[in-house]
Amino acid sequence: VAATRWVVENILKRGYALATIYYGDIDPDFDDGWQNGVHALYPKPKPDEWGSVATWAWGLSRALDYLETDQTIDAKRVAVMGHSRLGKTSLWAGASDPRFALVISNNSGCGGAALSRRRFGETVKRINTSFPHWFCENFKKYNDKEDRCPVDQHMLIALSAPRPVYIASAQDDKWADPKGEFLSLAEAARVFQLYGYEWNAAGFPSADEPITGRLGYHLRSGKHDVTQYDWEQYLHFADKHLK
Ligand code: GTR
Repeated sequence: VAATRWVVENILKRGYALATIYYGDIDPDFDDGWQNGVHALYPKPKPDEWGSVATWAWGLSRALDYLETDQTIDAKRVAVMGHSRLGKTSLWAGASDPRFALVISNNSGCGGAALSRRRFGETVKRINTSFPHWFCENFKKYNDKEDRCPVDQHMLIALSAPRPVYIASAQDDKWADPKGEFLSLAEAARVFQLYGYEWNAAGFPSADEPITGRLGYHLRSGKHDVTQYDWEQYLHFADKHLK
């Protein structure tokens, strides 16, 4: 089923290489008390230390360490891309590792691009209950108390500035709060403006009308997924910024 999410031939035809990792090999995606994956090699995380999302992002940085040694890869022009829980991961990877030249986050929702304070779709309490291992322990303090959290997700996006960032939503993916994903990017744009990059979006766009500048956004029609349409926009964005 997931094969449609990988437009490998198009990617290669456009002159890019594609590398991917199975995230479960870095840290298995279940609450195991940090017994497995790379956590088995480290002390148990303190309340402000890495959960699984941060661990997956750490794994992406280790992959980039390797790509830097591969003569056939231009390690200065590597984009990081992820979908859904891995869209949360790509934002964290971009924020924590400035070697990623371009950051793409597809349908990332709560804990990704979406503003937690809107409490639309998946909430902080809901995500911390369903997936207690994804974030650091301290994040649970904000269950039902989003307003007390000193940060929100627009700041996560802004941490990649001034590198180009693309956020994508899907119209039927209400769980991920498409509008909250867009508003978060619009707020992050203020940091990009400090670097001289203008934000010209008039407002929440109609479906299938991409916004492209230093920051990219689209609301794809359809459900929570990665499609050929999404990749077309990412390749276009990469051509614009990495060529
Ligand atoms: C859902 C979760 C979302 C998103 C999604 C996915 O169950 O509530 O935050 O991460 O999984 O990764 O497909």
